[in-house]
Amino acid sequence: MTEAPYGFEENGRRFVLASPTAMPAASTFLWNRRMLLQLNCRGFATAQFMQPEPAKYAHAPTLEARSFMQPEQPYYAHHPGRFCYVKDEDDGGLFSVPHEPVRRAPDSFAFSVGLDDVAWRVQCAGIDVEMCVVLPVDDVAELWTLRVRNRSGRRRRLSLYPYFPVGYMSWMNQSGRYRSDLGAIVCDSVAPYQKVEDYFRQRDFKDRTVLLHARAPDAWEANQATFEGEGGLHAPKGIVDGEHLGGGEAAYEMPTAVLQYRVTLDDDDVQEFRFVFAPARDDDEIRQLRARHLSPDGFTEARRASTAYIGAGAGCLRIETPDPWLDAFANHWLPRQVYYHGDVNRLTTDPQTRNYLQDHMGMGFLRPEVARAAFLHALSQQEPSGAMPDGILLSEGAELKYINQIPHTDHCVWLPICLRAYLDETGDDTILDELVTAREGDAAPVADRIDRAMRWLLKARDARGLSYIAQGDWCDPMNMVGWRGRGVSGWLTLASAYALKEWAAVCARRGDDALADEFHAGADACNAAMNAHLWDGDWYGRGITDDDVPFGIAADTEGRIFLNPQSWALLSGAPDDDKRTRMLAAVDAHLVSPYGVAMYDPPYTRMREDVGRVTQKFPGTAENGAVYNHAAAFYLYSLYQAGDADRAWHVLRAMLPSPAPEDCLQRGQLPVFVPNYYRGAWRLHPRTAGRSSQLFNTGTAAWMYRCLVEHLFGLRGEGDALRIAPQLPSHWPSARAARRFRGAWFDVAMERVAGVATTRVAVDGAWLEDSLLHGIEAGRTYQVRIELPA
Ligand code: CEZ
Repeated sequence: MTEAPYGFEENGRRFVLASPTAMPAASTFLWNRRMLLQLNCRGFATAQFMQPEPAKYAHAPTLEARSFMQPEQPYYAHHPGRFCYVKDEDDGGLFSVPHEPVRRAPDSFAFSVGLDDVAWRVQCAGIDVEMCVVLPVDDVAELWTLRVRNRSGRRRRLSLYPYFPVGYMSWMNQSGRYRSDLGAIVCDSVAPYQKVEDYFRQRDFKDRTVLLHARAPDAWEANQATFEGEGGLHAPKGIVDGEHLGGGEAAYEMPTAVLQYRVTLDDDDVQEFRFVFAPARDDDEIRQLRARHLSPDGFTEARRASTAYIGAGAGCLRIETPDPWLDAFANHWLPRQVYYHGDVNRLTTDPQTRNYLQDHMGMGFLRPEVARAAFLHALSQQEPSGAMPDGILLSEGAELKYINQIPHTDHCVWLPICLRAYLDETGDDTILDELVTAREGDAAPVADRIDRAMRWLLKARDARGLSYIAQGDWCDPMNMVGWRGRGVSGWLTLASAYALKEWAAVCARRGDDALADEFHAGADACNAAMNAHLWDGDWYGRGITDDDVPFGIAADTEGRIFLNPQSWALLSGAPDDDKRTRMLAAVDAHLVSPYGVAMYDPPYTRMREDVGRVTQKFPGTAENGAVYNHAAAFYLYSLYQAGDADRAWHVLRAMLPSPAPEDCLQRGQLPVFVPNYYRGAWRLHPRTAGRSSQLFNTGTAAWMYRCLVEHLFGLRGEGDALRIAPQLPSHWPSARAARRFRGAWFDVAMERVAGVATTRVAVDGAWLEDSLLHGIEAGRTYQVRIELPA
């Protein structure tokens, strides 16, 4: 590693951060079919599992819960994380791994982020400690290994204290104790409820949190207050004041899980410990956890399965470019994030419809059969009117919750857009004739259902031809533009036009000219309405409120220019050349920041009751004027559609931290997932601008992957053919790509060649007439050479 305290290893499959303080919030996530675990470099952690709704097993009390707690219960600062204290029994010296809670400066530190594991290696006071976690594929459990080695050149007497805080569990009933018969600290609770029907819903919940050990400890503590005492978590009384933890229990007190191992290590001695941290329902389940995972090769087996599971989501593209971080990200980490979204649907039982569709647009590149099933499933919940519901129910008993109870008007738009990507990737037009039966019992082929959705979009417009917004469009918190029923969305009008055009193209390809004409005319009407009512001189406005006030226009002092209407205008074809030039210049002037393209600017600093709660978010965070990557990805896609390769490159590259410390450290983001946003407001709040949200749920992943595959490297399906038309940034002299497509592999070398006027493509030595390759044979590997103008 160079002077920057981080870098990729193992050919891009692992990223290592060598400091616990340089990027204190830097994080990664692991998931399996039933749970997810986000970990940051200092050892903080949040875990969530499905039962079947998302639930936690180590948590802090919510405010609501705190109002129910008995006054006799002291509220201890909760530290959700996974830690190990190390105490020198001779000199009393104390440190902790990964870094929290003691925060003693280590001699060396590594937060080592793998595709299917996370490990820390810490050296402090002559002791090496390694902590590592993997998840089994189909079980809710964290499998932790702790390895301690004496490097100090002398015999050491140490106490090790693996510490897995459980936190507040329930205001009805919570406790904790050591169970030698199970080999675990068991924390019990009753998930709180008040409605009698919830009793029946919750009675089989995994209301216990357990820390199982492979090797019996010398002592333990299950009472958080006793453990911590007056010392706090930096110097817990149980560790600092005593030789042995007290073996206490929690009786309607805050439980915790701390074990103590007293070990004597000669120089270079190593000892290894294994633990399972998990929720469980009862003693039987705890015994099963032990049998499954703490058997001699339980961990090895789980790791093997986990590697295979992650491997099953491998991408369809391998690249080699002048940008090694982009290579590692595109080859391993971005497809991994796309796979996470598509395989477990963000671990919710009612994903927002637009998220579900876009996530499966991404999945189409990895596991097309999964995407296909998802499109059919979504359409089975289409309403008789042609509208799509706000969320897609995935399991028996699931219901629309939270944001999915708020009426949004954009869901139909995503159907043809995401389906188009699937059709291009797979050539599977048979899906269009697949019969889908809706809940009401009505059966119709996919193509008919999309027709209905398009007609619904055309109908949901006002007399001017602009699309109603109700309580939100793509922008969830833009909830008060149209809640009284009149307000319209400029973005949605343009998005409808683009969706209609995408669908018209499919209809035309199927030979259905009447439908193609109908939808083309609809798209033209949307575009015309937009040009008539929301062109503001240099850019398109965002919408018009219930009171007929246009916003996102030059006359506004906050929320003056929005990115989405400009991006989608490029896609829908609304602007003429002059408008297009003005729009792009305005985006460059107002929205391009050092950390990417902002979603709008300036951010709102006070509530606008005719726009909604988006204006109440802190300026520069989330939808209130952040570099919201999902919106930036739409812009990216629109720039590639327009052939603006260099502008697109800058937008794309800014979604990822660069290796330069001033950029990477300011963002605090590791190049192992694309976060949903980086803070904007770079004029108002320069200190925090660029800081990553660390949130890995984002539609950005699918769009970014699509842009890389179809446009940057230009290897896109079209009917029965592969269209080969890369859009490399002009400063790249060459690049290589391997692309899996319809069962064949394409080995592609692209190079700028002096004297070449237009891009030309040779496949297996023969130059193509155009950029289309027909007659692809599965199982074959094609050699492709692309010459680009210098
Ligand atoms: O959720 C995302 C949604 O999942 O926000 C996007 C939207 O298009 C996605 O479907 C833009 O609004 O409700 C809120 O205020 C939240 O901010 C959500 O809107 C947001 C979360 O940040 C998800 O991480």
